[in-house]
Amino acid sequence: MTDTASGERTLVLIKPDGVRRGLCGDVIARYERKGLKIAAAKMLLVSKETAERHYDEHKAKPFFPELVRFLTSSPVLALAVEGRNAVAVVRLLNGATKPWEAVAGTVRGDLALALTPNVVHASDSVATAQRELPLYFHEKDFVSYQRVDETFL
Ligand code: FUP
Repeated sequence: MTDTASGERTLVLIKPDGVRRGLCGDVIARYERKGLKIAAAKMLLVSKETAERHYDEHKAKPFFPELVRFLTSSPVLALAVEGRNAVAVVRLLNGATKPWEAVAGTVRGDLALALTPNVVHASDSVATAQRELPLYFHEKDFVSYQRVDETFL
């Protein structure tokens, strides 16, 4: 399920560079301040098989092996982020894929310089979120709760 009572649900990965640079709190705070809700969180080492399935659309591209090597190089923090228009809102907060094109105020605009280690991944559509969330979470991992400010969000 990616369309919940709280709106959409999307997958975020704080990638190995984000974890090793100690940026998890900074990134999560941006989603929380916006009004989004963390519905699941898991620190894990991504397997080669999961990384290859995750980036399946890029498997013919020359950068695919490096992408898989990087994603599996050290732990990531996987998040299920929920809220109204969560898919588009998280992409907006993360900024453009290429950090040098990402505007200031976004995760990549503020915190990244390079393309492969660009701090975060987020699903690019509701359909993609439906495909990606089960790569990292079981249905029982998702929790349901109300933010105290939900009436304003
Ligand atoms: P995004 O939707 O933001 O994840 O971006 P893409 O699907 O276009 O790319 C997936 C990941 O591949 C990005 F995080 C950056 C990485 N990438 C490279 O490492 N090298 C390239 O030449 C292109 C993309």
